[in-house]
Amino acid sequence: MKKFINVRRKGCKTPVEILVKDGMFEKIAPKIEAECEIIDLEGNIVIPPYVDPHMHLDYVYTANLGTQNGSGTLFEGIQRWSEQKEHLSIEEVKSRAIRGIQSEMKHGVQYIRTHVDVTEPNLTALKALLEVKEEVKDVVELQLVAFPQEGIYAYPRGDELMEEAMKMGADCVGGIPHYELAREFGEKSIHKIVELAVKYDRLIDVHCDETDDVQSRFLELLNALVLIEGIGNKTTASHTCSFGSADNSYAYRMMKLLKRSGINFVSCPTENIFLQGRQDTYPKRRGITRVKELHEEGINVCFAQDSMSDPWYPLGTGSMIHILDHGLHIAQMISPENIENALDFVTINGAKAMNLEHTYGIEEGKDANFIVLDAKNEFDAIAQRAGTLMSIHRGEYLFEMEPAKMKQQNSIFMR
Ligand code: 17E
Ligand code: FE2
Repeated sequence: MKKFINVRRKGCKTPVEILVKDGMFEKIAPKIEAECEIIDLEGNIVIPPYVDPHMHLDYVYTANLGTQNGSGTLFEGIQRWSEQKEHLSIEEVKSRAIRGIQSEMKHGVQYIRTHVDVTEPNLTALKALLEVKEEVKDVVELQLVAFPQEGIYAYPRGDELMEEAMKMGADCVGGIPHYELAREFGEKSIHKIVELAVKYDRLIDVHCDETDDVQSRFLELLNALVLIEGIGNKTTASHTCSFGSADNSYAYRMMKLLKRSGINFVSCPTENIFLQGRQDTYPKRRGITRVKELHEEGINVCFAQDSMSDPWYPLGTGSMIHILDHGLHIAQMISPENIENALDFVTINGAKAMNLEHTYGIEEGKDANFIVLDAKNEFDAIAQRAGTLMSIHRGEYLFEMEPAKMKQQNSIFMR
């Protein structure tokens, strides 16, 4: 048993105490009597763990392995990856993916949804990630998306590979309609994705309209089909960059339909501010979806990392506070009301998109998974881009940090 005292919950002015027993939240109350180890959190903010709902763990740390992505576009990224991927081995993918997971965990992430490229005849990456998922399951929860990077129909036997991936145990059906060879194939791919999800009872997460082309409107069809099937809440539309460039008359009509289906959105702010707008001169588009407007409509939106050093994006560490900082700026969401709930974009909203509601969150009876931020309130957490002091999983430390100390050499600091 462990008792955490001086715990500042998000939105609460007065501290509480948390009792953890057998890896679960036993009790959360202002004062708890218990004979056990006591950990003083000194009024720092405690939140559920960070969630990264969109990563490509099979791609991590490959940015410098092949020819560089000179144009910086999504499409050249896909080409550069395609040139590299025949050299993959299960062991090599596993070792990079685990390094990627470690990097995210060091920042307080405990849940990751990773897309895994299945447009490769041997499904090497999927085999590797299925093994990794099992190996890390005691410390981090992975969800795997069968992701047809080179298209379900543009890639030879892509549809069969998708079906094979479902049988092997992928958790979600992925897609990339804007990459198919013509709009009709993009539409056909959306029908196929929903059909597979229904047939195998899986979640859906589609790379949807990751382009500035406003003619790319696969979101509309995806939303309609999952609305009809009643599986909107099990569905995520990732990226939807073109929706950020869409005309208002179209966007406002869509917004109502998106609300009706209950579909979730993942925006990757660092990735898409970097990849999009490449064919624009000035004005140059921001390339991210309508985060603010979707959120204000009551639609679930979360932020994700997407890449860590791959042919699309050379940086990335899995620091969700860093992603959040960018997302809030690019989406113009730093009013006091925005900041109060901003951490939701990288915690509970991501958990909702991943359909983790039943296990995720700081509540009595749930697994004792939480993180402690180096900040006393939400504003400081955002303004200071607070680090994660502790990450606790099922009541055990994944890590604990010492707060950084500064040697104050000048008297100005004393004033
Ligand atoms: N693949 C893709 O289609 N889009 C991306 N942003 C990445 C990989 C990172
Ligand atoms: Fe992605």
